[in-house]
Amino acid sequence: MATNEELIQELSDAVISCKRDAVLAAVEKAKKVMEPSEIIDKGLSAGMNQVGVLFERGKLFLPHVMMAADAMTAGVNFLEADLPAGTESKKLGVIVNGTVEGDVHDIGKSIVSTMLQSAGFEVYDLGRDVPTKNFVEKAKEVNANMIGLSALMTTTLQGQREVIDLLKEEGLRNKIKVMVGGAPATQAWADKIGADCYAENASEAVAKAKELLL
Ligand code: B12
Repeated sequence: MATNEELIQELSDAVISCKRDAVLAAVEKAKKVMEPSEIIDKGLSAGMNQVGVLFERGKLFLPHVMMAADAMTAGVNFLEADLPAGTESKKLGVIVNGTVEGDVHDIGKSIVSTMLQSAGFEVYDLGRDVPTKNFVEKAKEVNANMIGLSALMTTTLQGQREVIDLLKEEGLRNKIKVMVGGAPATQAWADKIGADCYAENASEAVAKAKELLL
């Protein structure tokens, strides 16, 4: 019987190898003994981050990154059925979530949406490369309590500030909380642009959303 450390390693290696079947087999094994959030955060995401490091060092090329991303997404989708379904009766709040304009990275953002939903929030995921005004329009339409903003590139981080500025312009800033995330975002950045909170990963996003909205 493999230890949790070995299972985590297997999950991470499977993503790095880009093999969808290996990812699904590793998830199947891991879910017998581990929580879905642990499988995603400690196993699959760790593998994807490692792919990022290898890519940055020029050891891997973009097609490899895309295949690893596909394998990781397959693993997360496979786990979705195991996450508790957020039911109407325990609706904790309404959150509009998306990746800011100009940025197509959506794996982490989608994990955050899935985990928020399974924790009991009503989530409207707007997808990726979302124009600034769409976040605010959707938030008005669904009477959102919070907007989640993902940005994976230093060049698109400004999009998070733009959404906050538009909320201020429309007089909505006091009514709608803003949570920011994505690899280049930090607590210091969140403070600088006046976001209500920053979360490093999906589990932390759930904890912080609960802190702010309950
Ligand atoms: C996978 C990937 C891609 C895939 C994206 C597939 C997809 N559907 O998302 C593809 C191949 C398409 C891609 C394209 C590009 N990429 Co890319 N990509 C990555 C990579 C390797 C991993 C990102 C990832 O999915 N990580 C795994 C997930 C699980 O982690 P995560 O996204 O960080 O999410 C977690 C947290 O950040 C947090 N979180 C995320 N969102 C949110 C939101 C909220 C509200 C909260 C609270 C928390 C939160 O929780 C998540 C779960 O724990 C990163 C490297 C890296 N180190 O990040 C580069 C990286 C982000 N890419 C980069 C670049 C430059 C590009 C390209 C321009 C192409 C290129 N020349 O390399 C294009 C971008 C085009 C565009 N306009 O957006 C750079 C960005 C550099 C910069 N300026 O900062 C990076 C850093 C790589 C590098 N060093 O060069 N990329």
